[in-house]
Amino acid sequence: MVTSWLAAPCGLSAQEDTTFVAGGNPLVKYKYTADPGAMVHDGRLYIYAGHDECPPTAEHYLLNEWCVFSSSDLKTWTEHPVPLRAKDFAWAKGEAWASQVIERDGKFYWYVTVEHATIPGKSIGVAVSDSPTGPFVDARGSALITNDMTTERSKSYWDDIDPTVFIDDDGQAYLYWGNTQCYYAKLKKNMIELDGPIVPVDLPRFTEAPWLHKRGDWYYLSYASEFPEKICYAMSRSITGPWEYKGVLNELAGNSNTNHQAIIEFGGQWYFIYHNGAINPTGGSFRRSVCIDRLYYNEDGTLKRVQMTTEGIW
Ligand code: FUB
Repeated sequence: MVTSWLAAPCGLSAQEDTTFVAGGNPLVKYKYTADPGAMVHDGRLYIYAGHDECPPTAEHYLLNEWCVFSSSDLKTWTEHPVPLRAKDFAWAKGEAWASQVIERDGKFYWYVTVEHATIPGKSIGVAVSDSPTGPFVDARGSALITNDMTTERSKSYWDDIDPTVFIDDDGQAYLYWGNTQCYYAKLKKNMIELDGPIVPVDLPRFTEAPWLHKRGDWYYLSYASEFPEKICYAMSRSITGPWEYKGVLNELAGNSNTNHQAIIEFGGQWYFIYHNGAINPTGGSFRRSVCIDRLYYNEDGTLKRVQMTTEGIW
């Protein structure tokens, strides 16, 4: 089905492939989308996002499911049927918070934040599929990370959120995550078990939303900082640090207290994918929208500050 965004059903879950043509930021204008993760596979860019469903008069996070959008040219996009819901994890109470998908050996692993049903607090689960568009199923039948596994923020029910995953050149996979405290742990090759201790990571004014990427010999760890959130970043010669703080990468996102990024290269160009509250007239912190702008590097490998634009990449 081909539709313009005006004709698309506002706020509904995608039941079938829906094609639309991007026309400036935000990318998706017919529903609210938040917390983008991005992956490139077989010549397509995939964006995985939470579906913000909070009604206009309410002020809280309401996300039950994640969405997936893909494109081969970044102009014409397809939204695929909803591939995963928080309740697909039988041990979870709900709340489809931030997530990321990564491919390994032909399988796609989706690391998600959900509220645990029996262990108080947020937790991290992992789902798996043979296809980037799903359907995805719980890969373990239990949470990978629960609140009681991390002690640095013993009073926080929120510190185990926002997973990001990176497979280093030697094949070792790493999971980073956190809220007010960043953590990392190695993953086994099966991608669904930890392979070592949970290690705290020191980052200045870290709030949440870590994202890992690599360019040349530099590793980059970007993250949401303070509140309302800016995106800051640090660089290292190693995926496990030490991380050298490099400052602000993206200023406050318009009309949204949170600011959550994915950084990815596609077709030789780097992109900064994030959310703001641009299309919600009644306050956007709980009705957010995914946007895309370009990301540029300085000669020394540091990142140029992102210019958020209305036109986006089109
Ligand atoms: O969408 C819920 C939470 O808001 C995410 O997990 C955080 O990164 C923030 O964007």
